[in-house]
Amino acid sequence: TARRRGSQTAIPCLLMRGGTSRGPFFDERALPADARARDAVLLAALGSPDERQIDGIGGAHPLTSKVGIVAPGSRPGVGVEWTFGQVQPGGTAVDVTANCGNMLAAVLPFAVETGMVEPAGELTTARVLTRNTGMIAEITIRTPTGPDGRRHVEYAGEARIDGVPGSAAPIEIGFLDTAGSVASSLLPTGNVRDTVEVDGVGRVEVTLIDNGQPLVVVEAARLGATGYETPAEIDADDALKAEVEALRLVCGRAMGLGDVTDRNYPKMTLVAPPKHGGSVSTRSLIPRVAHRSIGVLAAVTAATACVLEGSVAHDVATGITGTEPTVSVEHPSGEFSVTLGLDPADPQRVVRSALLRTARLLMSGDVLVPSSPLTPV
Ligand code: NQM
Repeated sequence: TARRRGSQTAIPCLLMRGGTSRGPFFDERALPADARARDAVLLAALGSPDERQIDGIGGAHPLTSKVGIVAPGSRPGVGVEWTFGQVQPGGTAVDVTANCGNMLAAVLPFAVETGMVEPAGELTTARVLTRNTGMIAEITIRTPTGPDGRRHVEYAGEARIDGVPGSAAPIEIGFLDTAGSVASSLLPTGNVRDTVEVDGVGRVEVTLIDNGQPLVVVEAARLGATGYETPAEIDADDALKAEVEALRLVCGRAMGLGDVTDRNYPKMTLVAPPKHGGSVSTRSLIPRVAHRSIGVLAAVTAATACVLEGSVAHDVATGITGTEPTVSVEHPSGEFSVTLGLDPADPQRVVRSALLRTARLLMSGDVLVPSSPLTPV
């Protein structure tokens, strides 16, 4: 539990990498129950709203300005549940609306580390509920017995994911029923392709889709991009970013998400033909800064778009066949393989997805936040 340390409040926390993201993870019971007080603590812990997050432990990029709040499962069949919080470095709010499949990878390791979940054997499998959207994932981690005769989370291993140096123990993640996480359904406009009119950009063909992450899929070429840019090139291209943001605002409304000016979604996915032997090339904006790779559920959603005949992604994707295709989603630091399960009776229906991530415990201790009326001990 939280305690006083001088004029600060010390809150137990594990700093973890989950996939290609990183942030502090908390046992929910160590944080204030009141949402306003909790958010004040989380913002102070990360150092927001300072863009550099110099007075906190955030990494000054959306991918390293995230938090996980974990609790034991409270319903049958759910081992662990958690809330994902996204803080834009310069922002003043903790957004708990959308999914994050990267941070998700660290949730079961956190639960075992903190004794919330007992390791079951060499492998420990649990169903993890993401409260943000009600999504359930089945997750398997390695929990071998150490020299002390006790089971522990194994972080070392041979699994590699692009965007993270080296190798680590594999974390297998399976999803069912991810359609319509924040939007009302997989295709919230009812169409696999829409044409929207955007001031200063003109008519743009898009696929508006949500199979775990609300995405606007647009052909990179339509926006004058190649789809093979580096994240730094995208971040430096103010004209491109302005067009993408104008398109996002129009598409947010079309997707039934209202005015998304201050929202972290929909994310923007620029697609192009694959260049490195994969199925499709992607460049993601999350939503105003370029992703260094691609989000997990963004990859699931982009892969789903690739199999849907008539979609903008289907136009540029290649080599996706069978009812269990592995879609290799190329991104700026490599590729992300998503295996989709298609309904044999209707191969246009994606019913499950599976993928591999890794995670690592980076630091264990207390995060210190200045005590204030909102952050009492
Ligand atoms: O789409 C970044 C990330 C994410 C989210 C983002 C994610 C997902 O890479 O499931 O993982 O899209 O903001 O962590």
